Amino acid sequence: MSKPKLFYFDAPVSRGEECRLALHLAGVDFEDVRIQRDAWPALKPTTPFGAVPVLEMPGRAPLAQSNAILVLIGRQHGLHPKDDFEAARHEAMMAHVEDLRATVSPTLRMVDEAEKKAAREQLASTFLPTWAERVERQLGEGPFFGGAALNVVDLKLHMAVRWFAGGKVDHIPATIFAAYPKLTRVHDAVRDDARVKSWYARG
Ligand SMILES: N[C@@H](CCC(=O)N[C@@H](CS)C(=O)NCC(=O)O)C(=O)O
Repeated sequence: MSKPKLFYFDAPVSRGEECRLALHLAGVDFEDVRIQRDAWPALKPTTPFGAVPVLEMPGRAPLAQSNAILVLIGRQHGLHPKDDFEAARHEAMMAHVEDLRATVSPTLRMVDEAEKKAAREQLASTFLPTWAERVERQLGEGPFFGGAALNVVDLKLHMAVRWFAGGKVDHIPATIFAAYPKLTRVHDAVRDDARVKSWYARG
């Protein structure tokens, strides 16, 4: 029988990696399809919205949009709240992470180094602290967004923090979110989850 397939670029980052982690945490045996950059132009028009991640489930049309994929996996495997209101609260935070990506990602495409530096310094002094403060205000006793249990929203928050914590986004300090202890705690609790560790320990 064919397995679910998750299509994304060959990098442990962003929307694709959070979907891979969700499938792994859910215990789903899936095919991790890594798209090489030179293959992307031909594949792009075949995807629902011209972007990845895309999840293909046997007998179903391809599903795109990271949040839709995460919520589906989460609902099917106990990684998303059953209560409708609590689920919506998690989905709102997931949309907040997408807002972050939509705001920062245009700087990835800037070729003029001075323009990129100015844009990123501006983000580091205004947008990013405000973004994190709004997350922090919505986090409770933790360690996760919804309390004791890890849900798909936590994978998304983890990936958002990890993006900058690696220090690879020039002109944005690696410590940009260090002043937000609850957000940092979500990041660390996901990192330290045994299932997450086993994903990164695989051969
Ligand atoms: N809202 C979409 C955004 C998808 C998106 O922009 N994906 C990027 C990679 S993270 C992509 O496919 N970039 C290549 C392109 O747009 O051609 C989602 O959450 O999945």
